[in-house]
Amino acid sequence: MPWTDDNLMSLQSHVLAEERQYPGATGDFSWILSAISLATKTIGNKVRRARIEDVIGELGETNVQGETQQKLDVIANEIIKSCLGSRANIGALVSEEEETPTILRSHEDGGRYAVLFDPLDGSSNLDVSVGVGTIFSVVRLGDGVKGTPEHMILAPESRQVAAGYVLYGSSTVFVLTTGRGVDMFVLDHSIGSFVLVKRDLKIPKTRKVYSINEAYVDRFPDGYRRYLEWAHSDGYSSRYIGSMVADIHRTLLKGGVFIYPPTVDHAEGKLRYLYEAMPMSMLIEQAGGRSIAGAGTRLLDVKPTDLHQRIPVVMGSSDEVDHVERFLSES
Ligand code: AHM
Ligand code: MG
Repeated sequence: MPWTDDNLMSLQSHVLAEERQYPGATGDFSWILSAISLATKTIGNKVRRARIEDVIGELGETNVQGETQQKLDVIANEIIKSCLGSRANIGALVSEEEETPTILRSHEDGGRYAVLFDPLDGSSNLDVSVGVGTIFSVVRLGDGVKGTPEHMILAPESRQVAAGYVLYGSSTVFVLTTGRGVDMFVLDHSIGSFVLVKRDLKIPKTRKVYSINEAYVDRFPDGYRRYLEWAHSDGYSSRYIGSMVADIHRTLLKGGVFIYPPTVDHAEGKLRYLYEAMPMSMLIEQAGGRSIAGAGTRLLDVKPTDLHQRIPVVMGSSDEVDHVERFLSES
């Protein structure tokens, strides 16, 4: 029976059904995504109970980025590693929270994929119960590429084949692309499953909303400043939560543009290429939007050279990214 909006479809059956369309499919995605689904349900549960279990707050350590780790950052990181660690087709797990990848198995031993993730993005907002999220990217490691896991992940032959995020907000939402559009699932707590609520999600082409930390405006390059002046004079509205998953989720559903520019102190901006910008860019593009790292530079065309590198981000509705780009290219 063909899928209709009325049929109940779990994340797992959706991925299996997609895979069946490819003759000879190995079940790789369902194997990886079922582990991500389990991990994010577990993290979501921790997030909801954080205040009760007293796991809110700082750990007193800094991560590889030099940022203060929250207790839940570390818990979420461990949960993902324990859920994905047993999947036979994953070669390496790479976390925003850890300096070096966790190696599970070599390419020859079946480790064909690396999963890159930000276990709990926006975690500094947890103490005020703002939506936070897990972001992930699945990279198929290039056949025949040898060297360290870092070298294999960054090799041009390796490519991102799936990406998504889970938003722990007023509902728990799983947004996924495997390169054929974007699908959205919501966790039905009563049955413990993510169920499909929207297939082939498309971002609105335009909406007069920008999402940027405007308090830093004096530290932005000229082009961004002039864009903001123009947006003010053109009747734009502003929405900024300060939690990327929540800001991108709103942008994806309602339209607008999300921007994290370079600043005087951080020439590359704040967001991490591989754990935040790359997966979000795949989602936005698959939904029909645009994502750039600067004027004329499609973000996904930038070749990363370091697992933890940062990158400026302008992503969202195609018309809105065009507007920002116009000002960036004039500077
Ligand atoms: P994190 O990975 O340490 O949580 O930081 C990333 C977060 C994003 O969720 C958000 O878009 C950004 O930091 C907000 O930064 P700022 O407070 O500078 O606006
Ligand atoms: Mg983050």
